[in-house]
Amino acid sequence: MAKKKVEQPGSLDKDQLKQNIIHHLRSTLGTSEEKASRQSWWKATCAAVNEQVYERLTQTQQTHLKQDTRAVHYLSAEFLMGRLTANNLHNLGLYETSGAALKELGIDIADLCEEEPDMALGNGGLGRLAACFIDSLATLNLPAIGYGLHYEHGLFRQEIRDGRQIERPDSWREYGNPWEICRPESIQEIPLYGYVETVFGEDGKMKKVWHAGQKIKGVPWDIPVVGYEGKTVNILRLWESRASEFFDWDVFNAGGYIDSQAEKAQAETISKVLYPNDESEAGKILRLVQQYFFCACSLKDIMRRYKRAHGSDFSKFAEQIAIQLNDTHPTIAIPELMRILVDEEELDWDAAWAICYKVFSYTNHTLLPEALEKWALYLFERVLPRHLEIIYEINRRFLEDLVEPKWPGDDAVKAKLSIIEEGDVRKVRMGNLCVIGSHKVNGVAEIHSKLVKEDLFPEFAALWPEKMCNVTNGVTPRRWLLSCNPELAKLYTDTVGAEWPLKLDLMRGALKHADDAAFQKQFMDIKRANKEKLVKVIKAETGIDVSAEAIFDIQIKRLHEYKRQQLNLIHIMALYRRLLANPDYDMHPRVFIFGSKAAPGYKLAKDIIYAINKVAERVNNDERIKGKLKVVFMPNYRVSLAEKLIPAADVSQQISTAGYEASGTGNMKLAMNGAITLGTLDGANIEIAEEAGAEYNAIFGLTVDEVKAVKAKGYNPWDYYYANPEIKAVLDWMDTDFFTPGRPGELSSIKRALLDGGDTYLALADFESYSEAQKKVDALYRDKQAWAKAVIVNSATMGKFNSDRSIQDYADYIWYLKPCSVA
Ligand code: GPK
Repeated sequence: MAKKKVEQPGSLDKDQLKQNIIHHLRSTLGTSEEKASRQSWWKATCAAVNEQVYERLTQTQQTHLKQDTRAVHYLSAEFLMGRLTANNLHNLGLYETSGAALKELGIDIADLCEEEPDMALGNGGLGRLAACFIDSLATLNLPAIGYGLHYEHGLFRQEIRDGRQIERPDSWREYGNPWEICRPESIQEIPLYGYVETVFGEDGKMKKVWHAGQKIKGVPWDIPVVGYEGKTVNILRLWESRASEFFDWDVFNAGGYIDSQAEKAQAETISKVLYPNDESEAGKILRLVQQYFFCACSLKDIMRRYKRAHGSDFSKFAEQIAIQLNDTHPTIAIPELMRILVDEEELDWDAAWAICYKVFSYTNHTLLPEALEKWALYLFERVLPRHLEIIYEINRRFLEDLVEPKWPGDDAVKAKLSIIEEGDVRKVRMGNLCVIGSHKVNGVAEIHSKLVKEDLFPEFAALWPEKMCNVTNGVTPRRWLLSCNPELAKLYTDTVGAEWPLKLDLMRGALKHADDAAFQKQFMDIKRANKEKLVKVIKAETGIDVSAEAIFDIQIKRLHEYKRQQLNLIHIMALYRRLLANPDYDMHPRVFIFGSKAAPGYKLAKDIIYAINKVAERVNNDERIKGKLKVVFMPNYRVSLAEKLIPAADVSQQISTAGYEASGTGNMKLAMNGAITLGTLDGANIEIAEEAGAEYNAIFGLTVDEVKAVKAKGYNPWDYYYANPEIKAVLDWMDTDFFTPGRPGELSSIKRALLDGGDTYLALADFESYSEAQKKVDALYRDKQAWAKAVIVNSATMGKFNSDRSIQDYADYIWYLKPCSVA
């Protein structure tokens, strides 16, 4: 039996909420019902909801304080939050009530939610994972705090002009953001630059004193994180940089006026803008400063809270504090905690190291070598002179105490494991520091964790077999099903009860209806309605007409060669060619939809966006193919757009070269919402296929082992070019002006990368298998019942990919963290 959702005690009824919204419209927004813009209505609604949120936030904080709970501190340079209004309303159990209240005020709640700018403080999967995780932490009543940077500008807004990506600044808080609270009472001051002095204390002990050249103020902004059913409200604390009043006159006199002015301006620059490179490290010093800034602020905050309860007795520190490093971006927190404990709190080295080791753990999100952070030593030393000394000492002890006994006299192993990379420019390797300083290192899907152990860090795994582990990623079903796909959510509630957003495994209850014609119809009617809605969005955003009758085939993710949007594109061109050659070519109409941002400096990625748009123009306007093929590039892909695309997808393209996509999380969201995965055996695709059954998906391509074998043998893309006439024709097409009239060769860079460039990601090697899998998808779609069954099975078996399960794994095996119920 379907259970009715229980309204929460203390939550508001419709009339109260209505009164509160009007009250805030007048007394917080300073306007009236008659004059108010939709933006004002939105802010007034947030203010009304915030009364509830703050109440619960205070309760949570008092409970945690009173019970002196252990807590996890999730350090991440990115939190890709998206919009918060609908999410918070759902989690508070107030969505329906607010909808009804607003309706009486003449406002549609969905329109109201559109007023909110996305909080795009992240690039892609890594940042969105952090956002899902803090939702799950609050939902599971785990004491937790997210720490990051309060970027003034999040990820750029993408415009498409004549097919090309243009980057425009994002200003998410230009007109105020009702969800953030400034906390001047918790401002921190952070040192940078300067020099280290060795002094001797009265006890004769040697001490290091870091005389900073500059100090920067860190101003915390708190975003409440409301758990589902609203009991625990944790916070996400984001640091904004400001110039400090502090001024070091010695450095000023030595360094000169101009330099110090430049430093002052730079202080304000630190939290100005998110670096838009995903999985590639530019080595820019400002980024190191950003990383140190937010880690140092966060550690000071952690220390302040710890000392309030325990004074200077650090024997309980590791019992109270867990710190998760989301990729290597916050690695500098390790030497910073050592500096605090050794230099400031005067613990001896071994005691301090024992604490650090227990406190920290590290998540690796990629094997791509260009993403592994390294800092030129001479730059590092200028910014953080004391930290470099500490890193040398960590490294010396590690090499002498652990590496030498295990591999006596083996200098090659020492060189490989050292935190310092030798060479023309010596470098600090953040990945090695992370592994050495953490008690646990996890990958984000089974296969990825295996490769972390075997290929990326094999010697570290030999030293510490227990350290390396796996936590498969997950996504929050509150945002990615309940909120973005209300009709499907309702079907689940009616079918398996209202508890599924907490216990996603309950969705399996729908499996027994997978063959049932009536249930299939309900499921597919919902999909159809979602597609109809997307048809309108596509028209509004791009002017392109598409039919909901077609298969909606979606690839949404950052643009990267390894994610292989170019493989999707050459297949689209091949289909187009087949249709031109034979107008009766037998296929169900298909709409290929892309959403993707390219890093501004990633030339080939931008060329691929251009090519997609140019092919789209030509295909979409070609009468000869009778609308059987459409190509849509949705500009400015972001969380709020994903929420519209995902419920409407039939096919989920997850086509990375095996071994390169650490996990993927879009794959989980799409499957949950009733799409078939067209994917390689990579990342979490493998586990998705395990849960759903490979027969209900379209799996293709080389496996990880086969990729390795092909590369070992010496891969030659020209072989495929000459062997497969379709590949040859499509690539040669790129040199013509067919898609770019009057401008031949504008698409040639893609061909060149695939042939002269060596096709690093084996797109040509996988083309044929991909094309066959696409035919399988087409055939399956035309069998209405088989398709309906397949998407139901996929959706109903995605329980494993609830981020609550991921977080429970972290809590059990990495953080040793217990829930704390809030009254
Ligand atoms: C990995 F290393 C990185 C990075 O810099 N940015 C990023 O988004 C992604 N990731 C992986 O590419 C995905 O496979 C994975 O699901 C996601 O991180 C979360 O773990």
